[in-house]
Amino acid sequence: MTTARHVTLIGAPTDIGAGARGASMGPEALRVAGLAEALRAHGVDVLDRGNLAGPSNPWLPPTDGYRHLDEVTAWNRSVHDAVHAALGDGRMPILLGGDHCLGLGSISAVARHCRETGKKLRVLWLDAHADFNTSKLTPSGNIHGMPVACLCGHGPQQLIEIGGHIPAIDPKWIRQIGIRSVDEGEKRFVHEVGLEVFDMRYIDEMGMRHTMELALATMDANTHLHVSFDVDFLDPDIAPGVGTTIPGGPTYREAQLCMEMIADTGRMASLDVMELNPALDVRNKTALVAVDLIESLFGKSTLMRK
Ligand code: NNH
Ligand code: MN
Ligand code: MN
Ligand code: MN
Repeated sequence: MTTARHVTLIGAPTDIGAGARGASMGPEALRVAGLAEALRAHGVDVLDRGNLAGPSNPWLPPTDGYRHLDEVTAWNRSVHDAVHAALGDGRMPILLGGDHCLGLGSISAVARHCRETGKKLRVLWLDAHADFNTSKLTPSGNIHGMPVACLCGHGPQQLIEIGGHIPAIDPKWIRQIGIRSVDEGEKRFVHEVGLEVFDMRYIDEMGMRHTMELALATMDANTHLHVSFDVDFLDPDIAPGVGTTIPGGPTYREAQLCMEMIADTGRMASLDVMELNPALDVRNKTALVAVDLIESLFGKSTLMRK
């Protein structure tokens, strides 16, 4: 796939949608961990376009079920524009979060690009959480728990309209992997909408290989695969540097296999790396493991491939 060999890094240094401060330092931690250099070593042309700017975090309690709705909207608009522009340039955007509320801006831009180019979109959501809350269901008001619902058209007007098409995506295009923390009301809503969720129970019973075979099935040469990688997907043993650690996640080997099988499809055309929180990390080890896994997404561990 040609686009995967031309990457644009887009930093979004904010924790505006999160319940802990510090994901705002994520982009720099990934750079310090050597992301650009690692990709270049695999023959990727990397353009780091620096960080987007946006409102600071006022750290207020929720109003009407949302924390920082206007600030979240501003950040997502700017992420949407940057991701859409990179795709228009024929490059593969890698969004460096930043908290996961920005998955909305990123994926709504990817969906817009796919509508413009006649591509079929598939979204892989790697996360401990379903991120399918609404203002009525959320226990926290934190919008990083809501982006998937917003993408499917369930959310405040100013967020769901960002990509110019409501809903931005069809729930059928999504596959969630690694899920192990879903709020009560959120659970019912996930079932109602029929999201395809491969939770940790499924991975325990069937293994990562079978899980990924199913999650990656039914793609074809016309599929744009978007990967939204919430670093809290990983087991906290290997990835302590996130705001919401949930025990019982994929091990290092399981995560590597997941990334390698994505790489093997040759279809990944956009990527989010979200929720890395250097304030909670230990000597940048979570950033280093994220970079290692991203290398695998670009074919590092595949024998006889560059
Ligand atoms: N479900 C919780 C909430 O909505 C936590 C979401 N936190 C995340 N999601 N880190 O990936 O508040
Ligand atoms: Mn998430
Ligand atoms: Mn999560
Ligand atoms: Mn490495």
